[in-house]
Amino acid sequence: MSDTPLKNISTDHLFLRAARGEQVERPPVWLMRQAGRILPQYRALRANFPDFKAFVKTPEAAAEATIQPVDELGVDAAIIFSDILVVPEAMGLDYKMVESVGPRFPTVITGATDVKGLRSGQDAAASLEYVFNALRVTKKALNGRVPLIGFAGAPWTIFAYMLEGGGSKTFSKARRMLYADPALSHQLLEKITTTTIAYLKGQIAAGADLLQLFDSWAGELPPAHYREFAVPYLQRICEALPEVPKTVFAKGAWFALEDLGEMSCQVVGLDWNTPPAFARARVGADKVLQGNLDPCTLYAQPEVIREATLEMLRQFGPKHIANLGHGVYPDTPLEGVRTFVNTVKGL
Ligand code: 1CP
Repeated sequence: MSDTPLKNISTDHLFLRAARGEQVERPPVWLMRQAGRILPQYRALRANFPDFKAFVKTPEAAAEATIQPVDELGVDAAIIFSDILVVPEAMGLDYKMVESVGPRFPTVITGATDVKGLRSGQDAAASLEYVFNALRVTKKALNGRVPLIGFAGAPWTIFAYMLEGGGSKTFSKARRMLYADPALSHQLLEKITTTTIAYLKGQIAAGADLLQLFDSWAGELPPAHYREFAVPYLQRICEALPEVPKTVFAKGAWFALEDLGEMSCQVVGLDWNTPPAFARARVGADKVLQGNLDPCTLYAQPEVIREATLEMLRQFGPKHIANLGHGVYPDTPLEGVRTFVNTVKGL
């Protein structure tokens, strides 16, 4: 048996046709962070592991968490269950996922010696074999039902975690570094970029049908810094991976939409602050837009969710992949999520 028939099923799938900008019968729909705490079956599975990292590093469990939202919600794509922080870890910065708090890095980058000490490129990506295994197991279990999305954090967002040691209100340590030592900042971004390219190539080889880059903290940078410290690295990553369609989700980067319009990606993800027409006018006619319902809409009554979703679909028009404007919040009622998905699917 060869892999070819399986691959063909996915290539023709609604989600991939839409991502390539082809005319489709309806917009496909999935949710950022769909594999996770909104599902009771995820919480049950998670309870078998001492911590998040042990879970992520068990390919069979990661595959199960990846497929749960496809079974439960009927979304048009699966996203591999992992985290963007596996990349800094592979480069040598260990993190802990603190329950109900989030990720914490006990050691952070403070200067040139720290940057020099980091692994990068293939050398670093080689330790991410567990993600590749999870992709392989998932791909096999999906058996062509829906495409499988691989992902990584964008270099600036990974840089931010490596400097801050976790989430931050101001990102002032990371932003300060860009002013205080631009050369060292570029060195670190370079190392993150080569690692991310090697990592994403591995994801493609393991079966990822589309790749999404999460630039969650894009909106923290002034436009000139985003252009200098984020855009060129995103572009390098996109150019290095011609095999599959790519989505760049740069949260809060409304000011960079023209740059994103020129990037070698097919899909541009939008947060809920960005009106679809505003984005379309800036990225141009070719790009597919993904997004962007306010995740809090899903706490509303079903009629309100339905109306807001239909209005979003009207505002986007063609070349659209329906999603939220950021990840779904863990305490979102499942019925709200279901109403959103079913409305897009015309059910
Ligand atoms: O034990 C748990 O359940 C921990 C919660 C959790 C989960 C389910 C974390 C901690 N990460 C994840 C999975 C995850 N992370 C996925 C899985 C696939 C899916 O989307 O369903 C993905 C794509 C991510 C990506 C991710 N991790 C991003 C980018 C997207 C975004 O939300 O902006 C970011 C910023 C992270 C870091 C992270 N991991 C976890 C938390 C709580 C955070 C945010 C921390 C912060 O506030 O900075």
